[in-house]
Amino acid sequence: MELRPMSRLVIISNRVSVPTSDVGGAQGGLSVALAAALRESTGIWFGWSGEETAHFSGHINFQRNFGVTTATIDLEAQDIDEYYNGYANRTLWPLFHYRVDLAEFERGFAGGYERVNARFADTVAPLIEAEDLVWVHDYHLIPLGQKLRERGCRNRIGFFLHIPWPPTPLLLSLPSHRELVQSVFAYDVVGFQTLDSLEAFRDYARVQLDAEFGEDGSVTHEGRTIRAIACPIGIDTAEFRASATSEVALGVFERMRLSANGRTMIIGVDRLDYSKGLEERFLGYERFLGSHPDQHGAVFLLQIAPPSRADVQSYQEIRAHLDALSGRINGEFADAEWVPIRYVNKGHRRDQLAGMYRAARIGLVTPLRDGMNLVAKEYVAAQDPADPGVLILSRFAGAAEQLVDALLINPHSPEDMADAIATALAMPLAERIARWRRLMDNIEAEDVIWWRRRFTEALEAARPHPLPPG
Ligand code: GDG
Repeated sequence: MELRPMSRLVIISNRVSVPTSDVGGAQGGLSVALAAALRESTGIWFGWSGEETAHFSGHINFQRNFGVTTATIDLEAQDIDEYYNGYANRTLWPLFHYRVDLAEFERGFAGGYERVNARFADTVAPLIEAEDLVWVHDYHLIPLGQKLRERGCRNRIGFFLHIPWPPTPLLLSLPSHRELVQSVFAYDVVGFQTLDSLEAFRDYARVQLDAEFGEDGSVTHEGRTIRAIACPIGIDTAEFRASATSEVALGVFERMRLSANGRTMIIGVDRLDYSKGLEERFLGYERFLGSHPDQHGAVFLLQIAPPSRADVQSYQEIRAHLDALSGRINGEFADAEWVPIRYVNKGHRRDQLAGMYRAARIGLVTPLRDGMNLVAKEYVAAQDPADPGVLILSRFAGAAEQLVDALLINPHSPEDMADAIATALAMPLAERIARWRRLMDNIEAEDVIWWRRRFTEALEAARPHPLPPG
């Protein structure tokens, strides 16, 4: 039994996913978990509807579904262009994933980012009641806390960053880095996925802002003290395990087995994004095929990669590269009865995915950078405890701080990846079970409910914001 939090929760994120009754559907674990938190605390979830409007009016569309109230606004085409496709996904996303080469620094994007954050603040501020806890999510909304303070909000406000926080020298390439980081000090609690990200944030605060550091993760700058913590997100482990043995999942599992026809399956599941290391994965797998002719016809890689952010050019480019690369590798190695890569650009229901994970002997998760990577955790949770598969995981995924019993690899090294695939294929059952059990211990203990509680408890514990002077 869970205790009810004392305060109402107001969750704010770029997009809001309206809860459905369909547990197998497209909803991710995060939205399921946030919806559960809201159900317990009778709060609201505020954000962009994903729709475009000719003139921003601040009109809020309230809906109540399955015990959760959502409040959404529509944005203008220019907002979507500059704030979402622009500053969020063409400036901050690449920069925070160490891709300065892909980051575009345009004044118009920065202006749109400020404008939309102000629009969010204007619209949501009147919905916030005196004792509410406010929880802001992700890189789209970093300055929102400050904008809420400017509108007189004295609530406890927390911020959680789902992507990595970059090292200081990289962040310095952002023209307005100082303003952006200073705005973080408007929050009471700031959460990162990993100790690595937390340390990078503290480094910036020390070197660039001359901040002071106290006990229990407090950081003080110009009279404002925040608590900065590492709070790694998990999956809804119980829900996902159940979904992996649901009727739909077992049906998919059986069909995959039939279609594999005795061949060993390796699986990858990622949004089509350059941070996920898909090209490097294909090249590592190609290297494996090149050095293991005995495995031709014996293994195949199922790569599921639903397209995302298709309006951004770098995403169109990665898609074209992957089409060419998968075609080349298949052309090089395939024969009349075997295709080494099944490359699928289509999304699947969550329970179908769970069945596919369970049918795969290897989960290949090789991002070049990732805040956490939930696929790694889902793959482990979906395994059959009596005959579990092996997780191969990039050292540069946030999940690698917790999942130390995976085969950890450097995704930039095709040899490293090829060796890990060979090791995983040869791994005896006893070792597979032992590793899986230790991975599962972490995934069960630090699940999404643990994450959400850890964050909201830290926020509950924060002192209410002082009244403005005078
Ligand atoms: C960001 C951070 C962080 C994928 N394909 C399908 C599908 N998915 C689901 C997966 C998983 C989710 O999408 C992807 O989550 P990840 O964590 O792997 O990656 P991002 O989308 O980049 O998420 C990341 C996360 O936020 C949470 O903080 O871990 O580091 O980048 O749940 O299963 N779901 C369905 N069909 C698909 O085809 N239904």
